[in-house]
Amino acid sequence: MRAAVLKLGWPLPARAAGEAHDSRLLGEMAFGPLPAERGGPLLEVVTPLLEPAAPWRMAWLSGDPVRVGRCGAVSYRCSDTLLFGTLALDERDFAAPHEGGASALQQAAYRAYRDLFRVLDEQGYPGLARVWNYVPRINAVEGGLERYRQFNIGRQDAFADAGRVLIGAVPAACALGVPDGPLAVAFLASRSAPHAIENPRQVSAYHYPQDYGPRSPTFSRATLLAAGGQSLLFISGTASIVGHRTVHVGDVGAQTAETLDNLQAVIDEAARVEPQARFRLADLACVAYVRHREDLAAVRRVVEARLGPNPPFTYVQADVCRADLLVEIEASAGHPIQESRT
Ligand code: 3EB
Repeated sequence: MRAAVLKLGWPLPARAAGEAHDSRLLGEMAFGPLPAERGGPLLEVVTPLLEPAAPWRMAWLSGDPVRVGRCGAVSYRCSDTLLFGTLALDERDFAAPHEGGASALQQAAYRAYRDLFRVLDEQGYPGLARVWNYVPRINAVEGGLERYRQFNIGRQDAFADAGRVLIGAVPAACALGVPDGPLAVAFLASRSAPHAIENPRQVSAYHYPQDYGPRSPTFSRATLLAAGGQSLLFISGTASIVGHRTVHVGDVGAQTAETLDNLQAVIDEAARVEPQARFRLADLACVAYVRHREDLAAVRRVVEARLGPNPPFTYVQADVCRADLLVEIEASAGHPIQESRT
Protein backbone atom coordinates (compact mmCIF):
# COMPACT_ATOMS: atom_id res chain seq x y z
CA MET A 1 0.00 0.00 0.00
CA ARG A 2 1.11 3.51 -0.78
CA ALA A 3 2.28 5.60 2.15
CA ALA A 4 -0.06 8.42 3.21
CA VAL A 5 0.67 11.69 1.39
CA LEU A 6 0.19 13.50 4.69
CA LYS A 7 0.68 12.48 8.30
CA LEU A 8 0.66 14.61 11.43
CA GLY A 9 3.27 14.02 14.12
CA TRP A 10 1.86 15.71 17.15
CA PRO A 11 2.56 16.84 19.80
CA LEU A 12 6.25 16.06 19.53
CA PRO A 13 8.91 17.35 21.90
CA ALA A 14 10.65 20.51 20.69
CA ARG A 15 13.51 19.69 18.37
CA ALA A 16 16.99 20.09 19.75
CA ALA A 17 19.01 22.85 18.09
CA GLY A 18 20.91 21.53 15.10
CA GLU A 19 19.05 18.22 14.90
CA ALA A 20 18.88 17.01 11.27
CA HIS A 21 15.62 17.32 9.44
CA ASP A 22 13.79 14.24 8.28
CA SER A 23 13.76 13.72 4.49
CA ARG A 24 9.99 13.28 4.66
CA LEU A 25 9.30 16.32 6.79
CA LEU A 26 7.17 18.88 4.94
CA GLY A 27 7.29 21.39 7.73
CA GLU A 28 6.58 21.99 11.34
CA MET A 29 5.20 24.46 13.77
CA ALA A 30 6.60 24.80 17.25
CA PHE A 31 4.75 26.33 20.17
CA GLY A 32 6.42 27.85 23.17
CA PRO A 33 9.83 29.25 23.98
CA LEU A 34 12.24 27.56 21.60
CA PRO A 35 15.92 27.11 20.88
CA ALA A 36 17.15 29.86 18.58
CA GLU A 37 18.36 27.66 15.74
CA ARG A 38 16.07 26.95 12.85
CA GLY A 39 16.39 25.18 9.55
CA GLY A 40 13.81 24.36 6.93
CA PRO A 41 10.26 25.52 7.29
CA LEU A 42 9.87 25.72 11.02
CA LEU A 43 7.32 28.25 12.17
CA GLU A 44 8.03 29.39 15.68
CA VAL A 45 4.92 30.45 17.53
CA VAL A 46 6.21 32.11 20.63
CA THR A 47 3.21 31.93 22.88
CA PRO A 48 2.68 30.39 26.31
CA LEU A 49 1.82 26.71 26.32
CA LEU A 50 -0.83 25.15 28.42
CA GLU A 51 -1.11 21.43 27.69
CA PRO A 52 1.25 19.68 27.15
CA ALA A 53 3.26 22.14 29.17
CA ALA A 54 6.72 21.66 27.65
CA PRO A 55 7.57 23.25 24.28
CA TRP A 56 6.17 21.03 21.54
CA ARG A 57 5.85 20.97 17.80
CA MET A 58 3.55 19.60 15.19
CA ALA A 59 5.20 18.08 12.14
CA TRP A 60 3.54 17.56 8.76
CA LEU A 61 5.11 14.48 7.20
CA SER A 62 4.99 13.30 3.61
CA GLY A 63 4.95 9.69 2.37
CA ASP A 64 7.55 10.63 -0.25
CA PRO A 65 10.88 12.39 0.03
CA VAL A 66 10.66 16.17 -0.09
CA ARG A 67 12.53 18.93 -1.87
CA VAL A 68 13.59 22.10 -0.04
CA GLY A 69 13.50 25.68 -1.30
CA ARG A 70 13.29 29.38 -0.55
CA CYS A 71 11.49 32.14 -2.41
CA GLY A 72 11.26 35.72 -1.16
CA ALA A 73 10.39 35.55 2.53
CA VAL A 74 9.16 31.95 2.24
CA SER A 75 11.00 28.80 3.28
CA TYR A 76 9.29 25.71 1.91
CA ARG A 77 9.45 21.95 1.49
CA CYS A 78 7.41 20.07 -1.08
CA SER A 79 6.47 16.54 -2.04
CA ASP A 80 4.99 15.61 -5.44
CA THR A 81 1.57 16.52 -4.05
CA LEU A 82 1.91 19.08 -1.27
CA LEU A 83 3.93 22.16 -0.39
CA PHE A 84 4.33 23.50 3.16
CA GLY A 85 5.83 26.95 3.66
CA THR A 86 6.58 29.34 6.48
CA LEU A 87 7.61 32.95 6.77
CA ALA A 88 8.20 35.49 9.52
CA LEU A 89 8.26 39.23 8.83
CA ASP A 90 9.38 41.94 11.21
CA GLU A 91 7.17 45.02 11.01
CA ARG A 92 10.17 47.21 11.73
CA ASP A 93 11.37 46.41 8.20
CA PHE A 94 8.39 48.26 6.77
CA ALA A 95 8.09 52.03 6.46
CA ALA A 96 6.06 53.97 9.00
CA PRO A 97 2.79 55.02 7.38
CA HIS A 98 2.21 58.55 6.23
CA GLU A 99 -1.17 60.16 6.80
CA GLY A 100 -3.84 57.66 5.74
CA GLY A 101 -1.23 55.24 4.37
CA ALA A 102 -0.87 51.53 5.02
CA SER A 103 0.41 50.62 8.50
CA ALA A 104 3.57 48.56 8.82
CA LEU A 105 1.46 45.53 9.78
CA GLN A 106 -0.79 45.98 6.74
CA GLN A 107 2.31 46.15 4.55
CA ALA A 108 3.81 43.07 6.22
CA ALA A 109 0.57 41.12 5.71
CA TYR A 110 0.53 42.16 2.06
CA ARG A 111 4.16 41.08 1.61
CA ALA A 112 3.55 37.77 3.37
CA TYR A 113 0.70 36.81 1.06
CA ARG A 114 2.38 38.25 -2.04
CA ASP A 115 5.39 36.00 -1.41
CA LEU A 116 3.16 33.05 -0.51
CA PHE A 117 1.28 33.30 -3.82
CA ARG A 118 4.57 33.72 -5.71
CA VAL A 119 5.78 30.38 -4.34
CA LEU A 120 2.53 28.68 -5.28
CA ASP A 121 2.69 30.10 -8.83
CA GLU A 122 6.40 29.41 -9.28
CA GLN A 123 6.31 25.85 -7.93
CA GLY A 124 2.91 24.91 -9.35
CA TYR A 125 0.87 24.23 -6.19
CA PRO A 126 -2.08 26.57 -6.77
CA GLY A 127 -4.43 24.86 -4.33
CA LEU A 128 -3.99 26.85 -1.10
CA ALA A 129 -5.73 24.67 1.50
CA ARG A 130 -4.75 26.08 4.89
CA VAL A 131 -3.01 29.14 6.34
CA TRP A 132 -1.98 29.71 9.98
CA ASN A 133 -1.51 33.40 10.88
CA TYR A 134 0.12 34.58 14.12
CA VAL A 135 -0.18 38.33 14.55
CA PRO A 136 1.67 40.18 17.31
CA ARG A 137 -0.67 42.19 19.60
CA ILE A 138 -3.66 41.30 17.42
CA ASN A 139 -6.26 43.23 19.42
CA ALA A 140 -4.23 46.42 19.94
CA VAL A 141 -5.65 49.53 18.32
CA GLU A 142 -3.02 51.59 16.49
CA GLY A 143 -3.62 54.62 14.30
CA GLY A 144 -7.34 54.24 15.06
CA LEU A 145 -7.68 50.68 13.70
CA GLU A 146 -7.38 47.32 15.46
CA ARG A 147 -4.32 45.46 14.26
CA TYR A 148 -6.35 42.39 13.17
CA ARG A 149 -8.32 44.72 10.90
CA GLN A 150 -5.10 46.17 9.49
CA PHE A 151 -3.94 42.61 8.80
CA ASN A 152 -7.19 41.87 6.96
CA ILE A 153 -6.63 44.79 4.58
CA GLY A 154 -3.10 43.68 3.63
CA ARG A 155 -4.18 40.06 3.25
CA GLN A 156 -7.16 40.89 1.06
CA ASP A 157 -5.17 43.27 -1.18
CA ALA A 158 -2.58 40.53 -1.76
CA PHE A 159 -5.28 37.99 -2.70
CA ALA A 160 -6.74 40.49 -5.18
CA ASP A 161 -3.36 41.44 -6.69
CA ALA A 162 -2.44 37.75 -7.10
CA GLY A 163 -5.62 37.29 -9.14
CA ARG A 164 -7.21 35.16 -6.44
CA VAL A 165 -10.93 35.15 -5.63
CA LEU A 166 -11.96 36.84 -2.36
CA ILE A 167 -15.06 34.76 -1.73
CA GLY A 168 -15.86 31.09 -2.26
CA ALA A 169 -12.67 29.20 -3.07
CA VAL A 170 -10.52 30.73 -0.34
CA PRO A 171 -8.33 28.78 2.11
CA ALA A 172 -9.14 27.60 5.60
CA ALA A 173 -7.23 29.72 8.10
CA CYS A 174 -6.75 30.84 11.64
CA ALA A 175 -5.51 34.17 12.97
CA LEU A 176 -4.26 34.31 16.55
CA GLY A 177 -2.53 36.90 18.62
CA VAL A 178 0.93 36.43 20.08
CA PRO A 179 2.51 38.85 22.57
CA ASP A 180 5.36 40.06 20.39
CA GLY A 181 7.79 39.17 17.62
CA PRO A 182 7.26 38.89 13.88
CA LEU A 183 4.13 38.31 11.84
CA ALA A 184 4.44 34.52 11.44
CA VAL A 185 2.59 32.58 8.74
CA ALA A 186 2.57 28.91 7.75
CA PHE A 187 0.62 27.37 4.88
CA LEU A 188 -0.15 24.12 3.14
CA ALA A 189 -0.89 23.98 -0.59
CA SER A 190 -1.61 21.29 -3.11
CA ARG A 191 -1.24 20.60 -6.83
CA SER A 192 -5.03 20.30 -6.99
CA ALA A 193 -7.69 22.72 -5.81
CA PRO A 194 -9.29 22.07 -2.43
CA HIS A 195 -13.03 22.32 -1.97
CA ALA A 196 -14.09 25.14 0.34
CA ILE A 197 -16.73 24.35 2.99
CA GLU A 198 -18.88 26.88 4.84
CA ASN A 199 -20.77 26.54 8.12
CA PRO A 200 -24.58 26.82 7.70
CA ARG A 201 -24.78 28.21 11.28
CA GLN A 202 -22.48 31.11 10.45
CA VAL A 203 -22.31 33.95 7.95
CA SER A 204 -19.28 33.30 5.74
CA ALA A 205 -16.39 35.35 7.10
CA TYR A 206 -15.85 36.93 3.67
CA HIS A 207 -19.42 38.29 3.96
CA TYR A 208 -19.07 39.71 7.49
CA PRO A 209 -20.62 43.19 7.72
CA GLN A 210 -18.40 46.27 8.06
CA ASP A 211 -18.85 46.36 11.87
CA TYR A 212 -15.94 43.91 12.03
CA GLY A 213 -13.57 46.05 9.99
CA PRO A 214 -13.26 47.85 6.68
CA ARG A 215 -12.38 44.59 4.90
CA SER A 216 -13.83 41.21 5.62
CA PRO A 217 -11.41 38.40 6.41
CA THR A 218 -10.44 36.17 3.48
CA PHE A 219 -10.94 32.59 4.65
CA SER A 220 -13.42 29.72 4.40
CA ARG A 221 -14.66 27.67 7.35
CA ALA A 222 -12.86 24.55 6.10
CA THR A 223 -11.29 22.98 3.07
CA LEU A 224 -11.47 19.41 1.83
CA LEU A 225 -8.55 18.17 -0.17
CA ALA A 226 -8.35 14.91 -2.12
CA ALA A 227 -4.68 13.91 -2.16
CA GLY A 228 -3.22 10.51 -3.02
CA GLY A 229 -6.39 8.64 -2.03
CA GLN A 230 -6.72 10.54 1.23
CA SER A 231 -9.58 12.90 1.95
CA LEU A 232 -8.07 15.63 4.09
CA LEU A 233 -10.14 18.10 6.08
CA PHE A 234 -8.71 21.35 7.43
CA ILE A 235 -11.07 23.27 9.71
CA SER A 236 -10.36 26.96 10.29
CA GLY A 237 -10.12 28.51 13.69
CA THR A 238 -13.69 28.14 14.97
CA ALA A 239 -15.26 30.18 17.71
CA SER A 240 -18.47 31.02 19.50
CA ILE A 241 -20.02 32.88 16.59
CA VAL A 242 -23.56 32.32 15.33
CA GLY A 243 -24.59 34.25 12.23
CA HIS A 244 -21.89 36.91 12.44
CA ARG A 245 -22.28 37.68 16.15
CA THR A 246 -20.24 36.54 19.11
CA VAL A 247 -22.50 34.62 21.50
CA HIS A 248 -22.00 33.87 25.24
CA VAL A 249 -19.85 36.95 25.88
CA GLY A 250 -17.95 36.45 29.15
CA ASP A 251 -18.85 32.74 29.54
CA VAL A 252 -15.91 30.58 28.49
CA GLY A 253 -17.70 27.26 29.12
CA ALA A 254 -20.67 28.22 26.94
CA GLN A 255 -18.31 29.60 24.27
CA THR A 256 -16.49 26.26 24.21
CA ALA A 257 -19.76 24.32 23.85
CA GLU A 258 -20.91 26.63 21.01
CA THR A 259 -17.52 26.22 19.32
CA LEU A 260 -17.87 22.42 19.46
CA ASP A 261 -21.36 22.77 17.91
CA ASN A 262 -19.80 24.83 15.13
CA LEU A 263 -17.06 22.24 14.56
CA GLN A 264 -19.74 19.53 14.34
CA ALA A 265 -21.70 21.67 11.84
CA VAL A 266 -18.61 22.01 9.64
CA ILE A 267 -17.98 18.24 9.79
CA ASP A 268 -21.62 17.60 8.82
CA GLU A 269 -21.39 20.07 5.96
CA ALA A 270 -18.19 18.43 4.67
CA ALA A 271 -19.94 15.02 4.69
CA ARG A 272 -22.92 16.49 2.87
CA VAL A 273 -20.70 18.00 0.16
CA GLU A 274 -18.39 15.00 -0.12
CA PRO A 275 -19.94 11.72 1.12
CA GLN A 276 -16.50 10.09 1.47
CA ALA A 277 -15.48 12.74 3.98
CA ARG A 278 -17.01 11.35 7.17
CA PHE A 279 -15.22 12.35 10.33
CA ARG A 280 -16.04 12.11 14.02
CA LEU A 281 -15.45 15.17 16.15
CA ALA A 282 -13.60 13.02 18.71
CA ASP A 283 -11.08 11.91 16.04
CA LEU A 284 -10.03 15.38 14.87
CA ALA A 285 -6.58 16.66 15.75
CA CYS A 286 -7.48 19.91 17.53
CA VAL A 287 -5.57 22.89 18.82
CA ALA A 288 -7.53 25.01 21.28
CA TYR A 289 -6.37 28.59 21.74
CA VAL A 290 -7.39 29.92 25.15
CA ARG A 291 -7.20 33.67 25.78
CA HIS A 292 -6.79 33.49 29.57
CA ARG A 293 -4.69 30.67 30.97
CA GLU A 294 -6.93 30.46 34.04
CA ASP A 295 -9.75 29.32 31.70
CA LEU A 296 -7.90 26.14 30.67
CA ALA A 297 -9.70 23.90 33.18
CA ALA A 298 -13.13 25.21 32.16
CA VAL A 299 -12.40 24.67 28.44
CA ARG A 300 -11.06 21.15 29.07
CA ARG A 301 -14.07 20.23 31.16
CA VAL A 302 -16.47 21.07 28.32
CA VAL A 303 -14.27 19.41 25.67
CA GLU A 304 -13.89 16.19 27.65
CA ALA A 305 -17.56 16.06 28.64
CA ARG A 306 -18.40 16.08 24.94
CA LEU A 307 -15.55 14.03 23.45
CA GLY A 308 -14.52 11.73 26.28
CA PRO A 309 -11.19 11.70 28.14
CA ASN A 310 -7.93 12.47 26.32
CA PRO A 311 -9.13 13.43 22.86
CA PRO A 312 -6.31 14.48 20.47
CA PHE A 313 -6.31 18.05 21.74
CA THR A 314 -3.56 20.44 22.65
CA TYR A 315 -4.02 23.79 24.33
CA VAL A 316 -2.14 26.99 23.68
CA GLN A 317 -2.57 30.44 25.17
CA ALA A 318 -3.22 33.07 22.51
CA ASP A 319 -5.37 36.08 21.86
CA VAL A 320 -8.34 35.48 19.60
CA CYS A 321 -9.08 38.01 16.87
CA ARG A 322 -12.28 39.39 18.37
CA ALA A 323 -11.76 40.89 21.80
CA ASP A 324 -14.93 39.18 23.13
CA LEU A 325 -13.88 35.65 22.08
CA LEU A 326 -12.27 33.63 24.88
CA VAL A 327 -11.50 30.44 22.98
CA GLU A 328 -10.97 29.27 19.41
CA ILE A 329 -10.45 25.70 18.17
CA GLU A 330 -8.91 24.57 14.89
CA ALA A 331 -8.81 21.02 13.60
CA SER A 332 -7.69 18.67 10.89
CA ALA A 333 -8.65 15.13 9.92
CA GLY A 334 -8.12 12.45 7.31
CA HIS A 335 -4.40 12.03 8.00
CA PRO A 336 -2.90 9.48 10.40
CA ILE A 337 -1.85 11.03 13.71
CA GLN A 338 1.41 9.97 15.23
CA GLU A 339 1.11 11.02 18.85
CA SER A 340 4.06 11.33 21.13
CA ARG A 341 3.28 13.15 24.33
CA THR A 342 6.18 14.87 25.99
C1 3EB B 1 -14.17 34.01 13.21
O1 3EB B 1 -14.84 32.99 13.02
C2 3EB B 1 -13.11 33.93 14.26
O2 3EB B 1 -8.87 35.93 9.90
O3 3EB B 1 -7.96 34.10 9.16
C3 3EB B 1 -11.16 32.42 12.59
C4 3EB B 1 -10.42 31.80 11.58
C5 3EB B 1 -11.09 33.79 12.74
C6 3EB B 1 -9.62 32.56 10.71
C7 3EB B 1 -8.74 34.71 9.91
C8 3EB B 1 -10.27 34.53 11.86
C9 3EB B 1 -9.56 33.93 10.87
O4 3EB B 1 -14.35 35.07 12.59
C10 3EB B 1 -11.83 34.47 13.83
